[in-house]
Amino acid sequence: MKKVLIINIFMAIALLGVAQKPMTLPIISTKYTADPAPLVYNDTVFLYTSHDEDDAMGFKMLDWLLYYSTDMVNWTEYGAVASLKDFDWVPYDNGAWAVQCIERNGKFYLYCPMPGGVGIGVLVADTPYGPFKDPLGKALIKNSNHDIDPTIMIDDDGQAYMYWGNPKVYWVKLNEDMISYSGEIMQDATTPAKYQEGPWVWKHDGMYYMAYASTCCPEGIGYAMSTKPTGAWEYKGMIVDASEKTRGNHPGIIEFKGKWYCFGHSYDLLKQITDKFYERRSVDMDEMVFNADGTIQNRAYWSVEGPAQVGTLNPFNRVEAETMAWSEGVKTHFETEWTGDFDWDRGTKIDDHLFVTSINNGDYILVRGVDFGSGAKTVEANVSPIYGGKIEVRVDRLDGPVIATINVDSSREAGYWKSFSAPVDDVNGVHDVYFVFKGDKDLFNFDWWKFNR
Ligand code: FUB
Repeated sequence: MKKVLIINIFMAIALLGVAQKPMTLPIISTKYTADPAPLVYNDTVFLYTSHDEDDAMGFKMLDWLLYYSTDMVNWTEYGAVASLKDFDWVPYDNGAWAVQCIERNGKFYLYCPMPGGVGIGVLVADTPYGPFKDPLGKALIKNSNHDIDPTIMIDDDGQAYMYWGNPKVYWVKLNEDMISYSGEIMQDATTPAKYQEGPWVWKHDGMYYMAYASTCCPEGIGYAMSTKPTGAWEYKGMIVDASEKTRGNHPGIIEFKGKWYCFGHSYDLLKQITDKFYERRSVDMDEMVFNADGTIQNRAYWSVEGPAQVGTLNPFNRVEAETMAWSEGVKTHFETEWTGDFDWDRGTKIDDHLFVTSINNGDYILVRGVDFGSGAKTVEANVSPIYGGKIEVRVDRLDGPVIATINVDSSREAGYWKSFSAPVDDVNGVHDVYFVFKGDKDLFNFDWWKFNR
């Protein structure tokens, strides 16, 4: 009797724990990410972020990450696109602060601030994925000890402006080559009220907007408007209120397929595991709505469910396992060591690749809005077995109906990748899909999945 009571108490605590966990509050759940810098290119949102290391106590930021999405709820990790090692002249390896990437004439410019007076460098690539190279071999901006948080706006007449700084806004006109500037660096009278850092400038309906981390600390996301790209800026209010849930903040704002989105960051992921403070942040995002007079609607905080999905996800194409709306327990890993990873099905060596790892019993990946159309016959998962286990494919809820169970044998050899498949029960239309991992521990690594008709 006593044993049953204890078990029930444990079950109640466990259920309470599940209920209290945010479903999809931060948009990236496998790493700590900060300083979101979204770029819309070719119907895809490329999201560049800073990267707080898992063991960071203060700022421990070595590289910049890239994620991408076409539906605003499922994000695919691409991996690190650049790091401080890409700059010969930077004297340290910890200081990869808030970047922004801008496309101009088919080239991609990644503006990278290095704190402590080292300056703002620029890397250039032919694709949004890189490889990014340093064309200057020195800082583009080396003006003061406050050269952080660059943001770039290209006006309708083709003139590009760069804004940056804490606690004042500096700005300068960039030349068309985007790697040099003309004229003086300006500072006076351009800092809007309640500005702290992290400016993000854009144009909408003939007006110029500057969003920024507003007041410190905690910081929310405030904004100001101007009739000119050079100010004066009039403070208009908060897009996201300052809140106990955050401390710093950093906006990134885009229009994608007719809707506007505001990105920022919080400590929500960290707070799931500890109430201690470390610089381990997570990118959040939600829809942003303009009022008829051009001002922006306020939101107290990010919504738990995030914005509505734009379209659906096609499960009949190969989908990278690191595509997810949310996950628990798992991590991602980019294989650069020479492990001799081998594709068992094709009989070939595998190039460096990113995959989901640290998969243990009960961990799961959520992929939202998957369109099965009139149905699927089989599902395959490409994995590298360790101790082996099962993937339960569930729909709609974490404890929703199981539509397939993929059995993965254990393996004595590390680094052998193989597809395991299973029949799929009756399913059609659009569903959220949960890949729920079952077994003991260290089940397998997971590279991609695909349904077949
Ligand atoms: O991420 C490092 C610094 O913290 C950024 O440059 C600031 O915007 C703040 O987010």
